[in-house]
Amino acid sequence: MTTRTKTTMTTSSTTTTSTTTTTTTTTIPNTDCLRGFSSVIQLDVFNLTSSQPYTYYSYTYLAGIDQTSATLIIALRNVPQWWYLDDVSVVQSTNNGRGVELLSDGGFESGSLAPSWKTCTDGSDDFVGFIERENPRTGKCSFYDFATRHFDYISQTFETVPRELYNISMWLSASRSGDGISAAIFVGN
Ligand SMILES: [Ca+2]
Repeated sequence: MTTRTKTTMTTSSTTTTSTTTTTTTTTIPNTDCLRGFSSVIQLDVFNLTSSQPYTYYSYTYLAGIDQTSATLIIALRNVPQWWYLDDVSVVQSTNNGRGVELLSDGGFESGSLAPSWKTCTDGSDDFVGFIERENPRTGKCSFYDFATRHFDYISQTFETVPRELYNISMWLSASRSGDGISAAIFVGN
């Protein structure tokens, strides 16, 4: 089960508004980057036509009856230029362990994707994103992805307690306007 929550936030330096619906779509791309999981749930997919400052996206995820791990997968494509991703978080929202951050280096401040994050791309002709100091939301670093023809994927696996609820959140910024700016959020297990 998945639900989406709307959060609208404003800070002094950056205007942030998340999109929201309560619909869970099931059109999951047929890609090698999503194979290897017994199931993949799509939490969100959205397209932009203009650049946006860092915007907060949050979701609720319910672990399955026997599920002890899950993988958050963020798919990004941006025809004119690039995405920035920062402050990715997964926290258990109920019972013991509530509020404890389950991702490692969700702010990319280590300066290295490995060992916490994995990347994958649909196109061998695209380079996969990397950590950059150009436009962090917090700290000094963010994930920077330039995928003009195919989706790139960044993922991290976290432990789950069966039947527990998790809050998944992240901040995304798109650098320029265009008609090919897309992102999708998945959880695989
Ligand atoms: Ca950061």
